[in-house]
Amino acid sequence: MKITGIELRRIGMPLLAPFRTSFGTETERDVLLVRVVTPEAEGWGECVAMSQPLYSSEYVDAAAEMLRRFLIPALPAHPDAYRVQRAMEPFKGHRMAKAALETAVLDAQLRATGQPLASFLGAAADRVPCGVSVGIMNSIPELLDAVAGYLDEGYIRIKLKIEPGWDLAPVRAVRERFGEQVLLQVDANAAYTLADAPRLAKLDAFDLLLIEQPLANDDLVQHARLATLLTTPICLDESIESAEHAAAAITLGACSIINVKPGRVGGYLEARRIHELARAHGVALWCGGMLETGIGRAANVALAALPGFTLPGDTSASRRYFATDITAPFELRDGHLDVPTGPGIGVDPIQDILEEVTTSTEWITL
Ligand code: SMG
Ligand code: MG
Repeated sequence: MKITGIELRRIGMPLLAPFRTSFGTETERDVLLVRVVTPEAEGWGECVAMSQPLYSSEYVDAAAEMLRRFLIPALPAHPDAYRVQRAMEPFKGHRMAKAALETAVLDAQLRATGQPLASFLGAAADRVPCGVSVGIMNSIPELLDAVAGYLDEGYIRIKLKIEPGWDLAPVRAVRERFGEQVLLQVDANAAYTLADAPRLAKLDAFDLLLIEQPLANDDLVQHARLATLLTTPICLDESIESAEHAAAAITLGACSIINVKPGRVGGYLEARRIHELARAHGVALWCGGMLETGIGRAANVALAALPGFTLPGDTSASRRYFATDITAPFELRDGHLDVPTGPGIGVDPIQDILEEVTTSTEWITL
């Protein structure tokens, strides 16, 4: 396969409602799309970096700069996803930028040979159960209305974003209103310290599936200690940027569940390595989300169909965030999304819609 050129396209996608987490509030998604052009096929990758370095150190302008200045120039003459992964390896970090390029190459390569991403990765299911991530709200009644709406739509589990001051009360209110049978979990996005363990232990009373990333990104040892103080299982998100991190976390007892986000770990090949490792250790997985458009969502749904993904993911429907997606919208059927069956990621941007939301494009001839 020979790449003739690569397009970096920025799009601005307004969110239907603000999405608040412990680190900030998103109102618009500024997305970087990578389109790899070869004589045989085109491939797409979506960079999950956010506008600001608040979720992690990465942000979208830096990802674009990494791609144009270092990663694209380092591409091998005849790339496939594995060769691209190796060629980018010398550059430290910037996993979200690397993931976008590797995914675009992988998509082009799979489309050229007619293979769906799900089958390439080893998927075992043709649809995946879906959860929804519910942001921090201004009041408990507002939260209960939001959760009621999502349960009506058919979501199979609810994840509440928490932070100090918005933790026990919202969880208690959701349990009281919707009952014990609702699959419920929380995500702190690193908002606590080990000194908060007594407060976090009070969440044990609510029979949560898991608590996601309670402590800081590099607090692996502290997470291991916290795990001995809680009965609620600990799930790591921000802390796991590679299979090596996953191995360390599992060995330390820092988590019993991992939220896998291909962007955070540098791509779908690395995500699959984590899947093999976690399965061998009996660690449960689920697929996270970064408010992806249909391009990123399609690939995540393929990953979520692997057999080790035993918990519902943050693989919500397109309309969880967007009035209009840039692909045919992903829609919930009976709480599930269908795994795309076409070659590569199996979806294409709708050209008119894509143009409408585009804020800039850059063409790099190879
Ligand atoms: O795509 O539904 C989604 C987002 C799910 O909560 C979600 N993501 O820490 O897991 C997480 C957050 C990261 C993005 S918050 C702006
Ligand atoms: Mg998270």
